[in-house]
Amino acid sequence: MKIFIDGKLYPKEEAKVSVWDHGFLYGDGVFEGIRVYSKKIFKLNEHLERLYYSAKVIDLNIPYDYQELKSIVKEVVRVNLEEENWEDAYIRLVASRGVGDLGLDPRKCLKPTVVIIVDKIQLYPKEYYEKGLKVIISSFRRPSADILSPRIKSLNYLNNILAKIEANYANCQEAVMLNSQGYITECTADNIFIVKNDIVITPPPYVGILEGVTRASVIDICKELNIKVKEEVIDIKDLMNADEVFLTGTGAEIIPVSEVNGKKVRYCPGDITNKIRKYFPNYVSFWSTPVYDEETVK
Ligand code: PXG
Repeated sequence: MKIFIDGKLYPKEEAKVSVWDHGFLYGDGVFEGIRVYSKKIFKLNEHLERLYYSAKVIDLNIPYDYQELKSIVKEVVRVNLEEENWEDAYIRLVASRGVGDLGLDPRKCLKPTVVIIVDKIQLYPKEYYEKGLKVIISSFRRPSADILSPRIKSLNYLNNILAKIEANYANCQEAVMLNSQGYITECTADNIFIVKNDIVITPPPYVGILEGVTRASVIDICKELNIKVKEEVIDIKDLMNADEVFLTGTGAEIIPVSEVNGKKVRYCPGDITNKIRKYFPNYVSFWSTPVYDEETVK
């Protein structure tokens, strides 16, 4: 395995960043998680666009332009797929503020650190895709856009981690986070969908969510499959009365939910969740960039 750090490739054991890096000291940075399926990168452009968007919002200048970074990602993926003899992988792309002093002023940081890790990921064992995840409604709220905008995929995940710890203590796999008004936002690393009377519903961005690449894909898939889909505010009673509930994320893909706060979801996995899950691989292969083919980059 070779890790990219600031223009060089390092073996796993030697891949280290400085303790003075503000990504480490302050969580000052942004990141993306991206999947590689059959040597093709899923929605690379969408992930890169979100990375540059997040970076822009926190005033972090990624030291590569878009096309340059895109070629670098593809090259690092190629090197690792060949070395490990993999077809599938998970890319973690991180841009931190870089090495500075012990104060938090980013002007003291020389230049951002860019790291690319290509590894395997399996967030949940296979059985959860058949029997569903148990979730709780967390007591930790999703910060609103005037605090730390959920649209920024930043290195600050402490709130989500606290919610995840709460889920762990409750023997659940995920935690649903409400916003300060009590509306459902998302889970700790996944967006949430419910199905009611054959309509697929997911919270709109303005309630305070990360606009997931998988979420957008599921909305597309519903349209392609003629399944009614809408972005609408969801509250706890809507969630508790749903026919089906599922989560979406790069790591988890599309995964059904079986219980919310100990109460069984009516159907798990439901027919609509299954239909969307079944279609997902076709959608993925259409929206992926081959790592070996510069010409057909989407
Ligand atoms: N909400 C939050 C808060 C997230 O962190 C998603 C939704 C789903 O977005 P995508 O674009 O992945 O559909 C995320 C994703 C992983 C992983 O391996 C994902 C995230 C963070 C850490 C790991 O899936 N964020």
